[in-house]
Amino acid sequence: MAFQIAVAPNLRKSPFFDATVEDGVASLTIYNHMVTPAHFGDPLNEYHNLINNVVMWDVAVERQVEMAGPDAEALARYLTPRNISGIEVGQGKYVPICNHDGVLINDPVLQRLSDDCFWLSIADSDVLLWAGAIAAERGLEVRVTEPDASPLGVQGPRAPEVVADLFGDWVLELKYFWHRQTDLDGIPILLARSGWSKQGGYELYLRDGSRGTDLWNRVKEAGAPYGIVPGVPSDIERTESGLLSYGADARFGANPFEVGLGQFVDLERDDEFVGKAALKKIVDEGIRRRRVGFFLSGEMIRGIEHPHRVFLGEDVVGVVTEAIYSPRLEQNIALGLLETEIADDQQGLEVDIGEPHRQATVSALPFC
Ligand code: THG
Repeated sequence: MAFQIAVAPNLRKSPFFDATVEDGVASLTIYNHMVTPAHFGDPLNEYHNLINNVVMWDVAVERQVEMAGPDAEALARYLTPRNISGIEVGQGKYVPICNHDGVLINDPVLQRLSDDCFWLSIADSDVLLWAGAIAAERGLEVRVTEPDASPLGVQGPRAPEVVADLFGDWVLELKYFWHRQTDLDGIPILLARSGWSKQGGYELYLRDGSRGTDLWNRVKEAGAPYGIVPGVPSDIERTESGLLSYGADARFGANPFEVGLGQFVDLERDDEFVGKAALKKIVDEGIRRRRVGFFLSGEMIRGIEHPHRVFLGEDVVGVVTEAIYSPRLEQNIALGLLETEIADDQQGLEVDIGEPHRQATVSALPFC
């Protein structure tokens, strides 16, 4: 079945949209009410470039939620179960966000731009509405808005060289998840050492949406000697690395303990935060599912379109949320949740990806 996604006015375009079209984007998808590249024709080539060289990604769909004003820090603290005490200007932290039932509703990166200004760089759900409503209901003195800021990812082992050629060697000293506000010949940029891969790299947050093509082409030229190609966050690499995709792995009502984010929940905090009572209750009653990897039998899997069930005999004992062929392991791998009472060495697990079902064995994470 061949079909197209129509870009209508209700779907937003990235500042890098025209440049990605020019550079041959072959498939688009939807994320945070925006159209975004899904691949440039050869996902395996993008993957190999990410592992061996460097790739550039339009990740403008990782929208920013700005919290500015005297109560900005108070709002940030109240929104996440993580203890963010001591976060410094220029620093970022990975901060799960839960609702009042303790259900994970996003997993953003929080960055402190100044004493009273923070950004949340969000996964695929409407945090702008959530944060604005929480702030208003609590009478906090903070403006919750969406700034003109669009991340461009540069990831892979040669990313430091590309970004150092553009900005100078100081970028090599930048610590993981820290950032600096700078510019590239007048293009305003927040430069962060971050990104959704375990291959390392940077994210260049473009702070003037009219300069998207300029920035894209500057990065492309600087990356040419290092073999840069346009790509997208890689489903293959993220599965091998066990990185969480909120939209794929947790959207169906998981709590942070189930999806492996328990280390970012601090129930000993003195102060209140959204979901605290519910998360305590979840811990008291016992965590029922845990995040695992699986090896799957059968033909090469190129990706899945929806979650699949994990069976033990007739019983559903888990869910697979991503499955894909790993070139590094030369077998099919998957991410998912499994009931906690099922042991790692359980025999006879099956996943309903096609007929016959795939045989599944549990693997520790990350795979690579
Ligand atoms: N880039 C930007 N914003 C984003 C994403 C991005 N927001 C949403 C989503 N992606 C955030 N998701 C993650 C998930 C994992 C990590 C970063 C963003 C990550 N985790 C490390 C790990 O799992 O080992 C370390 C986390 C830690 O120790 O704090 O890097 O891609 N701009």
